[in-house]
Amino acid sequence: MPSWGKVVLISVLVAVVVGVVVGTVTWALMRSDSTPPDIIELDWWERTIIYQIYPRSFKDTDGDGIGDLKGITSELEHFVEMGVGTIWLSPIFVSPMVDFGYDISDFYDIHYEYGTMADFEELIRRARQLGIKVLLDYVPNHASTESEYFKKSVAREPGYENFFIWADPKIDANGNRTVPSNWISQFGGSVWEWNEERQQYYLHQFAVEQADFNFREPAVRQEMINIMQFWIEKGAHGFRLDALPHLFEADPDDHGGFFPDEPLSGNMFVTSDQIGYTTQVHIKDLIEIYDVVYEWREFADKWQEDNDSETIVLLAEAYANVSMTMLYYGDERDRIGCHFPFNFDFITSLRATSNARDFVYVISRWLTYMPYGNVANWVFGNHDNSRAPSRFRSNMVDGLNALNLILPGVAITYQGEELGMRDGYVSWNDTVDVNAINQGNPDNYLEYSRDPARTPYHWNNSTNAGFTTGQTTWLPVAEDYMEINLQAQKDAERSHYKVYQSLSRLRRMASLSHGTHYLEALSVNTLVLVRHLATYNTYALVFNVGTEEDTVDLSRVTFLAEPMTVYESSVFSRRRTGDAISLGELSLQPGEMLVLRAPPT
Ligand SMILES: *[C@@H]1O[C@H](CO)[C@@H](O)[C@H](O)[C@H]1NC(C)=O
Ligand SMILES: *[C@@H]1O[C@H](CO)[C@@H](O)[C@H](O)[C@H]1NC(C)=O
Ligand SMILES: *[C@@H]1O[C@H](CO)[C@@H](O)[C@H](O)[C@H]1NC(C)=O
Ligand SMILES: *[C@@H]1O[C@H](CO)[C@@H](O)[C@H](O)[C@H]1NC(C)=O
Ligand SMILES: *[C@@H]1O[C@H](CO)[C@@H](O)[C@H](O)[C@H]1NC(C)=O
Ligand SMILES: CC(=O)N[C@H]1CO[C@H](CO)[C@@H](O)[C@@H]1O
Ligand SMILES: [Ca+2]
Ligand SMILES: [Ca+2]
Repeated sequence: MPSWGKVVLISVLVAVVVGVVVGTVTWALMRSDSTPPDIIELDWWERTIIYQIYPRSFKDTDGDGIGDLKGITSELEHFVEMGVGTIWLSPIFVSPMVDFGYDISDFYDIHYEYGTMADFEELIRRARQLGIKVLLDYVPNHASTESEYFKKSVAREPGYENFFIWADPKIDANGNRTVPSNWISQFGGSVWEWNEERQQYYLHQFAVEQADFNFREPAVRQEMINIMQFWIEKGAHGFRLDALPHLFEADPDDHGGFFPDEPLSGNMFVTSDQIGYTTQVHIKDLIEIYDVVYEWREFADKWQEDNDSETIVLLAEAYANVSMTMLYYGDERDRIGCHFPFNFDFITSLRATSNARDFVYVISRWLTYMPYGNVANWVFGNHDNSRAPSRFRSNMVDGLNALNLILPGVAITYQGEELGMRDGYVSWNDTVDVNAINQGNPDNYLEYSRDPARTPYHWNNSTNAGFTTGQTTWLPVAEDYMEINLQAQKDAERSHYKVYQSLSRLRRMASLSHGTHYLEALSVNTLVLVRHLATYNTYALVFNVGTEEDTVDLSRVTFLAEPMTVYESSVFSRRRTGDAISLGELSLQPGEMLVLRAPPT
């Protein structure tokens, strides 16, 4: 029998060892995932998920086949469930709807089809209760030709004469009136449209009914600030800034009093009235744009400071090359621009045939060129481009959403991406997009049409996908809604929606919000994205973007260690949450992604 002294000693030792072990395990478990107080707190927008709502196609509550504000308000809980912190509404302002709201005739009111100002106020009130931030679309480049601004400018009313870009005609050799320059509109045809009443041409970079504001006119600059302030005071947390590269056109004062012609591109695949016929050196990316953006940022910051409000964010829509895009963040003189310009690289630089090296290269390019200290963002689709599963492949849905949610910075989701919604089929007869109608014909309109990406959201498998209780919809509902819809994905054990939800929860972990990232192509077709932070669990996305099964070796991937388990996987994957994965060889089916959890290293 041992002496009491020994028993006590051994008991104490056992207790200490057990205590230390239990304590360490508890500590490690707590430490490994929850966010500790010593991590720098991020501002609300720096790690949010922004969900783009295309209001016309989101949810209809009065049966007219057109989505409305009440529809958005009725589904706000959906965003909370999904982990979305911010919604951005495509334009909801008064509009003749030539370009579905991007042709605004009253910047200070709500379009009747979408509801009333009271509906908007209710949306904001409910969103605030739920902690959801609301961003509005801000369309500074142009106004509808039905706007008061335009009518007053046509009539040369004092204060409005120079609100738009007006030009006298050129006279040709036959003494005939011709356009001032060869500039071509984004939607095809000349940018110049004759106005009988004023006996001058006005400029429109988009549809004929969208007249470009003159940003060299101080009254226009002031009015744009007034509009922003109006909506901020209504409760908007910021704006998505539309079509910024087109804000300015070459100034005749710099070109001997004339609007200079653009050089011809030599592109033989377009006709002389199509975009691409000229090289846009005089109507896109002019350096003056940035001063306006910096001015807006000064205004937003000042308003925020003076009113002691949360951050008002400005996000730039700019399809431009990397140097012109990065200038929207700010310039070398330390002027600050928008919070970020949208990163369209997944739309413009990657496609179904891209391999893992292309992905790694394109993602790294943004992170490399982004000025130090700024926040990145990732866009996989929007109302202007074919939907992600249609541009890439349907089996890549979970992998693309995982990239979006795991990469550092802000994730941007276009409505339906969480379900893997694909482009809908819209016949020529049903086509309503001005871009397709202007430039297309029954044989080629799909090259131009933005309608397929705008078909109504799939809520459930009822008639018209539960989008409306009415018989007709403004655009047809995509044919695959029985198979792809929110209700079905909520009911299913595994679905794109559930993967999205689980990864949006994972996104809040310290290694994802504050960790470093490490990105590499492990083979031609499989990439790995690791997120790592000191004493926290490491998470790694492995994603086969190719069309064949691929085997990669995880043993030399930095920060990975055993025991490693599957945190999430593609819906069709054979691997399930909790499955053990070794640090050796790993085979992935085409399009398959796995998110792995590894212990702190
Ligand atoms: C010039 O205008 C006249 C009268 O409108 C028209 O008959 C003629 O065809 C025009 N010439 C050219 C080159 O367009
Ligand atoms: C981007 O475009 C600008 C203006 O069109 C041009 O000056 C610049 O060289 C381009 N930069 C790159 C990296 O292509
Ligand atoms: C398209 O509309 C035209 C005229 O309304 C009609 O004659 C034609 O049958 C329609 N085509 C289809 C495919 O619906
Ligand atoms: C339609 O959805 C309901 C509810 O999700 C489901 O019970 C039903 O089986 C579905 N019907 C069809 C034909 O898929
Ligand atoms: C689908 O959604 C609509 C609109 O919310 C609703 O009226 C209908 O009952 C739903 N159908 C099913 C099968 O859930
Ligand atoms: C509602 C409110 O107090 N708005 C004020 C916010 O700050 C600006 C100046 O930046 C004032 O003009 C507003 O009246
Ligand atoms: Ca409606
Ligand atoms: Ca312009």
